[in-house]
Amino acid sequence: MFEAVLVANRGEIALRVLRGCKELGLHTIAVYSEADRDAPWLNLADEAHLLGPAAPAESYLHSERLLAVAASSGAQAVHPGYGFLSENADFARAVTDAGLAWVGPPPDAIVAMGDKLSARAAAQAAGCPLVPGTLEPTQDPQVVRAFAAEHGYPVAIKAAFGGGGRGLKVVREDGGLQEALEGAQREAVASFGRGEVYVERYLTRPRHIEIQVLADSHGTCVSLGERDCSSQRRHQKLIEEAPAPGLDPASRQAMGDAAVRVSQQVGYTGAGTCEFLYEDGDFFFLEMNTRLQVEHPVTELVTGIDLVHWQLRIAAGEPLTFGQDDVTLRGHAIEARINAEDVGANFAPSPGRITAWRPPAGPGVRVDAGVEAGWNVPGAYDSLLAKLIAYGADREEARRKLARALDEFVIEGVPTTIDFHRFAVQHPDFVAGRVSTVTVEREWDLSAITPAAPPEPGEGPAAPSRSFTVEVDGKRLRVALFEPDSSTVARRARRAARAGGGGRGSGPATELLVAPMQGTIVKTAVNEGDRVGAGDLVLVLEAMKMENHISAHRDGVVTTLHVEAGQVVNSGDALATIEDPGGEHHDPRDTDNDDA
Ligand code: MV4
Repeated sequence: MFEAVLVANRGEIALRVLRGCKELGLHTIAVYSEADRDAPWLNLADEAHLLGPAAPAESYLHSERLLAVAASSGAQAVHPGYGFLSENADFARAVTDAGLAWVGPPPDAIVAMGDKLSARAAAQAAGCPLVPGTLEPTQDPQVVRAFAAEHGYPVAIKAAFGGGGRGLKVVREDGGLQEALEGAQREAVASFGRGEVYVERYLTRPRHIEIQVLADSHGTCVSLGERDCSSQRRHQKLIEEAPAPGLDPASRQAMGDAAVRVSQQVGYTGAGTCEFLYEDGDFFFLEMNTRLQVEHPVTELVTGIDLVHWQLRIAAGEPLTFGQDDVTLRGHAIEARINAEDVGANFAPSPGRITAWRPPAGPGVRVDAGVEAGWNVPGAYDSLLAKLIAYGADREEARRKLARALDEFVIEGVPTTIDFHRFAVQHPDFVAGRVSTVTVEREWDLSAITPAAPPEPGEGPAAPSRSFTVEVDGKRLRVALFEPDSSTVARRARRAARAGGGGRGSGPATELLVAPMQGTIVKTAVNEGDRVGAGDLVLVLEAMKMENHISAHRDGVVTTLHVEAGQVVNSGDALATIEDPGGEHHDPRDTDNDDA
């Protein structure tokens, strides 16, 4: 076994990997960006190195600097975590070329699973069920039309190099076919630089079930059972669990066998995950994730197998000490992703300072967190703060433990998805284990979730709430304060004053459109002098890897556009001044907009 490991990641996964290394007695080397200087997980590392000046979003992608830190610190292995460079075959090769152990699969296996068509070819060769579809890229509407004629609508047009729902178009009838084909190609070229697309039968209400595999470099590959990740919104997973509710043992076995065959087909080693769609008892291979996944803890809890330990041992050339027959599933685990997002504002990422942090504990509760009280969650990275995982003897026990733990969890300073999870775990669909990939988005009324605080018009999202304990007549009472804190009020007032706003109408407070979060302006959709209606797109703001469409808060004329594309803004900054053109008696219906 090597003795020193560089952890090339941040946040909760850096912490998770550091813990695993420490448990195996390994020396740990962390890296950090300037935005992560005071990050809590760095205290767990034996040493930590600044990645040097770079945009925060790029630091952890800087392979030369990572390799330089590895060389100077004496690291003998590199663990990439998830995201960033974890599925970058060139980086994996550079690590092995430098004589270091790569804690991941061989670069060729990453490449083989690197695009959907190549992954489909591997699955086909391994005799693994695929969604009916083509195996070659096409640009020809006739090919798509012929496929639809044979298999029926709807069909999916998918970018071979797509991901996260980008480059995926659903076609429901002949009419929209040409446009969808061109749209998928355009999106794929824009996002991934590769325009190859292909066609599949579209499943309308599938579940997302994935199989965890572990393969050593001596020819042993085992399945560690499945995870059901169907609870998602806009391709962001929200809840994952193991095992999948109601999955019969024969399907589990067949999916596990298929995943092992596909893995062996591409010479896989280490921890990997095969994604399947599951509908009406049938399962279809989608793709393989060639890294440790966010939701790996639910598998650890039901199998009793530490995935990070085994990743490290496998990377060091050690053989698995157990076989498929030794893998038994026991109990049930459910994970809730705790993100810094404002559920009431369409799950908008909301970075900021965490003023209070009291995670739950007790029997059957695991919290993997990359934050603590006082930590200022940077806006440059994704919004995952922590994972709350509950384990019980059966699904209902795990669900009740999760509900209890969610109630214990106190996070103040930033809005989080905890309110969503409290709603979800008691929803009859979730209680019954009846959740598909479309359930949360299309079947649940998310407006029933009590938002942290009602936003004031023109104020942006809800201000952070605070809570106090008071005693009234000898009885303890919890009091929640739904008020912008004084610093927020002062900041907004200062910005409003700085931005001017003019003396007409009801003053700057109602004329100013302010940034609801810290982020970067991707593009502006209006010009000064434009007339807009409430709800019209004004600009696109990227924060925590998500694009947020910022709309006009009122009808009026854009008299000042305070920002331009590329500019970084803070929460509360003035974006646009939208003035009432007709004074106080203006009727919003009285516009020259011909579709009014
Ligand atoms: C599908 C599908 C239905 N039929 N393919 C979305 C992202 C990509 N990785 C695969 N995706 C899907 N492919 C066929 N033929 C439905 C989805 C899908 C989905 C898949 C997994 C998890 C969440 C999803 C949400 C919407 C659509």
